Amino acid sequence: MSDTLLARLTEVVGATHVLTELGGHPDLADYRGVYQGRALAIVHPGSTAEVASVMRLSHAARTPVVVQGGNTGLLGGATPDESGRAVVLKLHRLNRVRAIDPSNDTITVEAGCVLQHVQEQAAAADRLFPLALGAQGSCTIGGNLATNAGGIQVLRYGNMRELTLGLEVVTAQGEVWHGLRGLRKDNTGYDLRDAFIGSEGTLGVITAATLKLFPKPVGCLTALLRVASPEDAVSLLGLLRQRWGGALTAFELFSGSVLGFVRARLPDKPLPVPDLDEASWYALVDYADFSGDPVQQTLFEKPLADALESGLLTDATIAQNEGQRQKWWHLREHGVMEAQATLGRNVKHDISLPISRIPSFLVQSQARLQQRFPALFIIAYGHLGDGNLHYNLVRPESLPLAEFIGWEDEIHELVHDLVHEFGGSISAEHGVGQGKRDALLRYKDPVELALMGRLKQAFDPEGILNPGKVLPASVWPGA
Ligand code: FAD
Ligand code: 2HG
Ligand code: ZN
Repeated sequence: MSDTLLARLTEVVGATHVLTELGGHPDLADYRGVYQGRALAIVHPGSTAEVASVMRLSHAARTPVVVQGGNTGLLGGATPDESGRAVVLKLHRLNRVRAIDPSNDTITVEAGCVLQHVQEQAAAADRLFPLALGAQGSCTIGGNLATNAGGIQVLRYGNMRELTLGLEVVTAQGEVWHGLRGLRKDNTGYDLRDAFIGSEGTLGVITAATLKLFPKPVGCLTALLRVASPEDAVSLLGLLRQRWGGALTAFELFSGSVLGFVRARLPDKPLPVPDLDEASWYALVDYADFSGDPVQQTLFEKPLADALESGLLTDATIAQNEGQRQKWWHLREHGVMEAQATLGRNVKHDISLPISRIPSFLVQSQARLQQRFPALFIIAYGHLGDGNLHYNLVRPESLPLAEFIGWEDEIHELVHDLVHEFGGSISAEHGVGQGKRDALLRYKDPVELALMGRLKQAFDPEGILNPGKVLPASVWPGA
């Protein structure tokens, strides 16, 4: 059976695009090396029609299909299971920009386009495509859609769902839904687009999308701001929202102790934060300048000066040039992750909370963790403007990695229980994949979960799309 399928897949996409010698292939493990799987083949289709043929053949053979984009997901969503039965469908050859319509402010791209390429194509048309995140040099639009990715400009422009107007999707059975509509209003029934966004390859294969573009700022003013506490960071966010309005495009928070951790773990890389105070908190903020008028500098600086005078800010540094700005953003998007990686695997949480409750969440979670796991170091940072924290735990060097990883489930439960008590979500932007699948049973409304199972039944009754991901086995028996 599998030989017949392989032969037919080869007829459809060509022998060079069906890989079967897979020992140690990097696409069978996830980005962090937490999940490892096996596969029948890794297939590289070159067009939507080829994806549809692959799906028809796989469906007829009842063979699981795991879609993969840039494989930067953080919850094992793109990693096949260990059965070796799945076809991994890697979409990097679907990388064409099909159209740019500057008057409609839209761009239509194929799912395998790398995010950064789409940003660049938009910029070449004097427009902005605002999704921006640390993995933008390798993650793909298909993966961004399938995980409903967020990143650093969500507070101004929204996450991937809000940036999407239309989709082209290949169904589990191999039909093509031509939904690439560039419309901002369309109330002709159920919104299937929103069902596919965030579905992590379990409902269909996204092959292309029509995305929103925005006016491109002519410049960006950036500041690194110091406050005494998370409460003050929340007040500062409120102040800048009020005074900067739509010009506030990013508001990222770090604890001073996180920055101290980065300095200690990456001693060869000078920390671009002089006079670091580890007891304080820091906000990295961007102000988009759409006019180039010198008045923008005043509009940017005046609220900061007022906040310094009132004592809300204890320090403010304004980037003097693009180089300084880039160093801060590199620290935010790469430095913190790199520093954690020096201690091997960490225990990650990607949580969202009502912004107002973040300060007390931080106090209570620290107290509970200290009581149960006093040796662990808390990495608290993230997208405060969206109420989204990356709340990671790292081990002290003296604690063996295996012992630390043995605590992982208990740590997750402790943190997620508190998030739940605070009315938050256990996945803000990274999705569910296999890593958080079973936790949904504990935290998600049972009716909501049952409806998800019925949706899966309607879209993929044979359960061939990404089995074992997102839906707990008791919700979707095919999983
Ligand atoms: P993959 O990892 O290949 O796949 C992810 C999931 O989507 C899988 O379930 C897969 O089956 C499915 N999928 C992929 N393509 C398709 C498709 N065409 N159709 C249907 N299903 C598909 N995320 C954020 O939201 N914000 C951040 O700030 C952020 N920063 C990151 C920084 C780093 C350094 C890294 C490594 C990751 C970060 N992420 C962030 C995680 C994020 O989910 C991904 O980077 C990105 O959205 C995944 O895209 P990908 O192409 O790599 O998808
Ligand atoms: C980010 O915002 C990513 O940099 C990942 O979403 C952060 O998990 C992390 O530490
Ligand atoms: Zn993030």
